[in-house]
Amino acid sequence: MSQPNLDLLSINTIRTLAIDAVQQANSGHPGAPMGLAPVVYELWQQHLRYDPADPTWPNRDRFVLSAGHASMLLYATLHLASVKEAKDGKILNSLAVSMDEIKRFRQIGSKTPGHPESHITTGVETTTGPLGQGAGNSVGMAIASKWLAANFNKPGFDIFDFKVYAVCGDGDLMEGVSSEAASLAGHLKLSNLCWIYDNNHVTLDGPADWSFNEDVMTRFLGYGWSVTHIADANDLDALGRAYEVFQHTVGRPTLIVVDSHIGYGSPHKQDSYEAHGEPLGEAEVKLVKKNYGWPEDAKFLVPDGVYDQFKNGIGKRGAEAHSAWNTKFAEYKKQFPQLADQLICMQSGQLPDGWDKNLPSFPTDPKGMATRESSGKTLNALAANIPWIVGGSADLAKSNKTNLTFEGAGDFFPDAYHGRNIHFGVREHAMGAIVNGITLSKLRAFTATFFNFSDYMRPSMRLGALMEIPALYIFTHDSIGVGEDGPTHQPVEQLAAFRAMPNMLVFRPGDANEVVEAYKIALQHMHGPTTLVLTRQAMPTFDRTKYASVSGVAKGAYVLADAPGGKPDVILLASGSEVGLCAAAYEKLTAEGIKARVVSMPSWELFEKQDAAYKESVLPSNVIARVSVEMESVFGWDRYVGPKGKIIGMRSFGASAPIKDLLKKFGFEVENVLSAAKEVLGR
Ligand SMILES: Cc1ncc(C[n+]2csc(CCOP(=O)(O)OP(=O)(O)O)c2C)c(N)n1
Ligand SMILES: [Mg+2]
Repeated sequence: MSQPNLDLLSINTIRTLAIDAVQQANSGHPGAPMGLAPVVYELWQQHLRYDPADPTWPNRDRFVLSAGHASMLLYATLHLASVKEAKDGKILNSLAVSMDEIKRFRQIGSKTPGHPESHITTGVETTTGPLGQGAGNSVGMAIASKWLAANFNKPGFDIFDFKVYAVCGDGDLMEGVSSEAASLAGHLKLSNLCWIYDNNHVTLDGPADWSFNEDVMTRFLGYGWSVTHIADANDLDALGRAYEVFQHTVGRPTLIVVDSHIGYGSPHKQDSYEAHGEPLGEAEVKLVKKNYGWPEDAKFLVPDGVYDQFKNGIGKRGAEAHSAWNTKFAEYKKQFPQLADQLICMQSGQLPDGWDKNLPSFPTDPKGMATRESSGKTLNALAANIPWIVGGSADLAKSNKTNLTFEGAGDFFPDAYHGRNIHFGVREHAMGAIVNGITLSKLRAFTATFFNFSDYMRPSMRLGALMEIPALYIFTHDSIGVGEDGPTHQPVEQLAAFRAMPNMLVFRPGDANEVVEAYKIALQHMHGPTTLVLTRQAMPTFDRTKYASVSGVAKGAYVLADAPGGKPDVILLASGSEVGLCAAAYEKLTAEGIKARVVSMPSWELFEKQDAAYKESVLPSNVIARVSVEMESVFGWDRYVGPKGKIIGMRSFGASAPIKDLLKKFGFEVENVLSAAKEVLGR
């Protein structure tokens, strides 16, 4: 078959695989894959630098399907390109997406879930579905590429120069997160970033112009992007030229606006929302296939020559590029062994030797320091030891104490991409998505803002948890302890909400040394993100010769101070700043002859992972007199205090006032803890 026909045959194979999989599942989104197949085919076949035989190659170009509902477009492409499956850093002989998996689209346990999930399917670079997130992730990947190049490339050794492509629909571009991310990408001049906008004039509910008719091109020009327009998604030559122009564009990211037809080729559903999110129906499928010149009754057909077409295109090109890179990297290893070792360590998810040396240890101090303060010191020590920790704050770095200040830390600025401090600006949501993208590129990355504003980045954090990636989300100003800024800035329910999030490891450390322990655990925790919840206000640093060792943090909760013989009549439970309050109450109770125990509970998730015997040793079931104290929503504490216990916590929003007045108003004073303890003891 002649070349154009093989191209078209391959494109129609992508289309019909998507159509058939959706039809068989009786669920899914056929329209976007039908419209976008040529756009993605041209990119993969002719431009994407990607070796299907090794989808973990660190310098591969990244392809992100932000329009995650079009998942079959990605699955069909991964399948036809014969992308290999990888597991635990090893390449297997099996395919990332076999034909069987395509036939099991959207079924339990398949590699082809409804929306792409990176921890399930090799070749899926990031989990997408919530619109806009993939666009945000792609900016993180582009930042990672620039940072890696700035720090690891040497003259003659461009070890890193990967490009990042993201396919976005109308929905992606309507979402705020993509606007934030695009604004920052333009500011940072990320010339290695290309978004492909599927301008099909249709969304889920109907025509896009019911809700969206802004001038997208002008908007992106305003962000500092280079913008091109392709009038016909089926014009491979024009697409090819646009990709080439992107590859040579300096100083700006690129937006390629592609006019396409949702449900392309469907006589009754093309250009209609009806092609968006439901199977075409058996009768319509036949008509579409007829239109494509396809055997009408064939299902999941890959015509002769199509696999070879991909093998001879992306397969061959990718293998050559990868092999040239391998040769170059072998020489690089000889000339720059230290840097090469670092790269190997980073890419395999290890921490370098000495990663935990010189961590601070905080002396006993009744006045103490805020946990944001001890966090800043710990983070700086770790980042000095681990050269690939990068991150920053959404314009609150001074308050969050997350600036990396050691010599050589530097800033990540436009055209100066070596630095470790990223300035996200006031863009919390994009910050979350970007840090996920950086983390997916194997750097260790952190975000920072006030805990209250976690609401602005929670959707990205949820995906970090779903993807099982080791992102670090740092929050300060964790309670009404914020004081005068008032209830708009005082988190209440956020802590309970993150505790409810599957696979999110949360710490609210009880003193400066608990902060250090929490960081150590977070850095070693590779299969999910960690959220650190820290105070603005000072809190005591405990005397660990008198109270228990801080190593108890690793168990999530531990007995900090105990009754004689380890036989308490009442248990005080707390996290964060309220551990000190409980310790003060404990001293008074002890002085009064009441047998009390203080349990510091920095991480519910870790505590829940302990065996029954340990849990029983910390919270003996026969001690039913229990009081929890936490300046956060009371939600969930009944689990630990039991039916006879008392919860001192927040049942309303906070208020604007000096902290001492707030502590009084909301009952976070020693006297209140004492009377609660006596109440549950029936005294
Ligand atoms: C954050 C978020 N909101 C809503 C949805 C549900 N949703 C999925 S696709 C879609 C319409 C998107 O339109 P467009 O991006 O133009 O996709 P097309 O119909 O062109 O395939 C919506 C509302 C979602 N996936 N994510
Ligand atoms: Mg659309």
